[in-house]
Amino acid sequence: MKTILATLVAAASLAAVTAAASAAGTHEGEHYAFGEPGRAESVTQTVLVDAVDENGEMRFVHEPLTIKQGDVVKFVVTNRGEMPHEFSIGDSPSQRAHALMMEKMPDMKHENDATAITLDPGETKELVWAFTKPIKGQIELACQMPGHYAAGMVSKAKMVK
Ligand SMILES: [Cu+2]
Repeated sequence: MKTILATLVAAASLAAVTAAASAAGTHEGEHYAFGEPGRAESVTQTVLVDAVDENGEMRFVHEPLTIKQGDVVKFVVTNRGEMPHEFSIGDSPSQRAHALMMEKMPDMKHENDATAITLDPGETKELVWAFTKPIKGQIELACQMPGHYAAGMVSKAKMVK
């Protein structure tokens, strides 16, 4: 009985991961679990973010983040590293699913993805996100270039009341 239950649980969690990965894989959904694309005129706070990769250590550098539900945040991201980086918004479950998918499809591009921007070295780009929904887990700002998320290129923040 124990074995059957364990198998069922494993099958169920695999199905959940697969569903999350394929949902993110389309990159076309207008429905995100963690908010929606924001409008420039509604911005409530601006956060400056540096993407760095000194000595092989890849990370995002920014002031501590405090985000409340309803905030519209403009992220101004500058790639100060020597390799291309990505800056994507998500919650913990979506970023984990995205990282798993990138391992399987490393060439995936995000041109039409409202949750992500890609930056060449020296580039600065903006992304405005409206945190209209309660967050599952934490807010995660992540680079989804293959291997970068696993190497620690992720910055987490809790949504405050
Ligand atoms: Cu990166």
